[in-house]
Amino acid sequence: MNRIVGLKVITLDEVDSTNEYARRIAPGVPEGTVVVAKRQTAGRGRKGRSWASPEGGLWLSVILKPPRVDGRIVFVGALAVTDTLADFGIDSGIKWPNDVWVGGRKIAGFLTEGKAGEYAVLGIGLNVNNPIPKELEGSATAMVNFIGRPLPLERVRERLLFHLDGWYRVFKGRPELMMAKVRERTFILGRTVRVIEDSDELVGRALDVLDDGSLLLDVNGELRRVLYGDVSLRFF
Ligand code: BTX
Repeated sequence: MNRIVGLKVITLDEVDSTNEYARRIAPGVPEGTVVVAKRQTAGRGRKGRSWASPEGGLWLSVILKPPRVDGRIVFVGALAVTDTLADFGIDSGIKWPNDVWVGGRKIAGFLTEGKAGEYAVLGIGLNVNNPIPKELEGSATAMVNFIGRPLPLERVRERLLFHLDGWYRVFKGRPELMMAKVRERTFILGRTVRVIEDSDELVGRALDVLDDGSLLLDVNGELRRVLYGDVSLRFF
């Protein structure tokens, strides 16, 4: 089977943001092209938030050209990261909709952007050997903290691209299978959560992740579906 993700890899020492770079080149490169940088000077999270990207972490963006716009592409990243962590003996879970957590802390985040009908850019930030900024020490962690010694970044990247390739195929062919795995690895189910979108807030018990990627909440006995979009989720 021909590889899609990672057949072409562009490596940079420094860039503003691999997502920005990927968007600039997306129209002219084959699907699956990966942009990876040693450090980002303006790494981005969602909604203009910043993403700390010093040397030692894995900061990359994959250019995909799926047949239609589908926000569930973020789960390709989440599943590939959880598989990669498992390859190194680290047990992790998906914090719907946008993070992977280990031991109660965020280890990876995803930023999906794109141009409808043309391309999608799946940006992945995975803390590997990089230091965690002081202000995030209570909420973020890195692989090195669980292994006790620096990991070979190349090897982590190789595993991640391998799993991204696999999950991207599942996403395209059998998205419901991919969502079944997402449900299995989502650790928030059964917990009371607060979902925040702009000035709206909903507190309820997380019941399920549905096949369309949305979260099913029990809000005082009433079932509510929350679409992923730009929502943030906190534990109550
Ligand atoms: P997010 O908006 O869900 O999360 C951003 C928040 O995460 C920040 O406000 C901060 O609290 C916290 N944070 C910042 N840096 C880190 C870090 N290194 N580890 C853990 N927590 C952190 C998440 O957005 C999307 C992140 C995507 C990052 C990748 S890196 C490659 C690509 N290029 C790019 O500019 N962004 C993506």
